[in-house]
Amino acid sequence: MVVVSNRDRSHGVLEKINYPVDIRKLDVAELHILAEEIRETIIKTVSKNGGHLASSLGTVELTLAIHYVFDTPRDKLIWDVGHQAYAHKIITGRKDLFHTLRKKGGISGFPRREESLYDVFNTGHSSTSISAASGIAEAKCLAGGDFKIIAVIGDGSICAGMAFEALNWAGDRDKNLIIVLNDNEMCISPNVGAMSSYLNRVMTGQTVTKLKTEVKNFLRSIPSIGEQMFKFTKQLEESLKGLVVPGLLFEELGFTYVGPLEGHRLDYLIKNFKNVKDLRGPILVHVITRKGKGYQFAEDDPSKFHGVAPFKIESGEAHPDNPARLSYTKMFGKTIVKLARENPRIVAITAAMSEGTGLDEFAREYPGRFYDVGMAEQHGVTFAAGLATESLIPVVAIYSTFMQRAYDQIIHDVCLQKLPVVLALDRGGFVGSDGPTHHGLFDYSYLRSIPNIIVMSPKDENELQHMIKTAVECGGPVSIRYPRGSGIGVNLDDEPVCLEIGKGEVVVHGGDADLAIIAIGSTVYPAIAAARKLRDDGISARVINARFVKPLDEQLLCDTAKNVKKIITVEENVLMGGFGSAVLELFEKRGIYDVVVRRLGIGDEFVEHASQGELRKMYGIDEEGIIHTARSIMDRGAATLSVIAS
Ligand SMILES: Cc1ncc(C[n+]2csc(CCOP(=O)(O)OP(=O)(O)O)c2C)c(N)n1
Repeated sequence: MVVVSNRDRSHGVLEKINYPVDIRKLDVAELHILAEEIRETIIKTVSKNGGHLASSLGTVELTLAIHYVFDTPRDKLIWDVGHQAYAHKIITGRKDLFHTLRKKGGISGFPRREESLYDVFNTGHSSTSISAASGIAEAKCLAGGDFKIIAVIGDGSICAGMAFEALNWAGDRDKNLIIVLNDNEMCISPNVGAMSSYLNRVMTGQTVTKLKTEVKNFLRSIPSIGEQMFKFTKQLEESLKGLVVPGLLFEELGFTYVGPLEGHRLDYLIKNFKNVKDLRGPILVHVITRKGKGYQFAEDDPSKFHGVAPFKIESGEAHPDNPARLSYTKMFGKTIVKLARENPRIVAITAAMSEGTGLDEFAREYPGRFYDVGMAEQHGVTFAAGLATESLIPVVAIYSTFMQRAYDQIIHDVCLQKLPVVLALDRGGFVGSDGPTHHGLFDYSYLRSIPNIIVMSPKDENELQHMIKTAVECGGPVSIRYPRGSGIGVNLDDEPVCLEIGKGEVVVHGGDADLAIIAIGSTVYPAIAAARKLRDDGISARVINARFVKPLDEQLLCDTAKNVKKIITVEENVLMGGFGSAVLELFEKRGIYDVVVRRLGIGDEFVEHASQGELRKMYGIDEEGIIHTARSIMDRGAATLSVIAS
């Protein structure tokens, strides 16, 4: 067990390590010390910066063994999701930068090709590693090189459709490809589904297999009758194969199965990887690890320590962050439970993220109406569509970024059939330190272009509860997106009520206004604050909370444009095809050409990691940014139709 004290303790192995070539000089005892030092480094850094702790602690020995045996970076190592790759970062040239993990300008929490030669493929979303590794293996084959390609994938991630598609492909291609299945029996919560049960049987079957080998050896050792008996048991074994032979499923798919291996014994891992290195064709190495290994609090509660905010090492407790304010996630969770009490048709679906989406309370209260489909967003959405055809009201809670996976399902299975599926998109907008793979910056654009769907976003946690009520009662496809983190801290109405679909609200009238700020979701309060400051400068601004990206409140927006000729739209979304685009399209449709429109949002680029506050500032959608734009638009004087995008 790693004990991390506040003072730096060093056994001196890690300080000599910069690259994998350095670890290849160590013996197993030194490697074990190194593993402990790496764990201390990870725990210390994550306790300050937040991050994916439990998964990374579980893969320390696995990481060392792979880099020890294989010739990285010549041999290619691909991490699935990449949240478990902190040890990999530390021993591939980033030890001295590790304290900057997930900070603005610092190293990313996921593998990044831009960061290191050792990061072969950028990751963040799950279940891509086998496909990527297969592509690399084919390319290497075309080029005629002899390399080892290793993909490390978790037991949660291997259950997603993409991973199955890739296994189906790779098992048949006969390319040299090593898939390391890192099995800790956990996704974020305990893993679900038939594959997970199968892996469990494989693990428990290991004892049976050992026993079987011993019996066979014993029989063979009996002179004359032994060989006969051995043949008989061989036949018996064939018929029992599915029950006791580990990894038969993978063997049937065309992989050589190796395992299950104990994932924290370096001597054992190294020996087995050395053997595997000489094998050819597709191989699956099944490694059993413990999530959170080495930090008791994380071992005891790996779900809580999967992804953590800064915490105190001694107690494992998080540092309090705005404790008085309810998070959007909590508000969603509470409201959906409340509504489900009154309406038995409401059911809830998560894709392996019941805590993250706030559905854990629903799961406890209504286990029979709650479905964790595993890391399978596509299946989750079409499954919801199926439920909806039978008069249920499915609420699918998936982070905005992961909902991207289910785009065709939303179009084809939900919207085309006008089914009443509620898409609850948590983590809309900037998510902060998880960076470009996790920001939810596309959903307004990707959803509003689909016919039949209502797209809304609340200005605060109170409006969120009303939107959830509106969504479950609207009778058609609908999405609500809300941000990561704490709400505004507003008073909460006792009961959620339905909002009028497509109606915005004027939140600051601004009298005979000089300009209008049309905001949506997380940008409404900064717009209100900006209007107050602008008033002190003698600029009067009207602020509209649009509430709906689709359908827009056409009357309100057109009247505003006619009266107030200068318009700023603000959104925490990409500008292309987003909310501001919708407003422009409306003006064009209604022939309103004599306005100056300035759209604030995210331009045509991927956004790096930094805190949410830093990013809102950088992209000019916070109070200060809106003030700056308002002043500049006032300086321009009146103009006829002129659209200035950020
Ligand atoms: C497409 C997608 N959905 C959801 C997530 C969020 N997520 C990150 S890691 C994780 C669990 C991964 O489980 P597993 O592969 O078993 O790895 P472990 O953390 O247990 O090591 C989830 C659900 C994601 N990264 N990508």
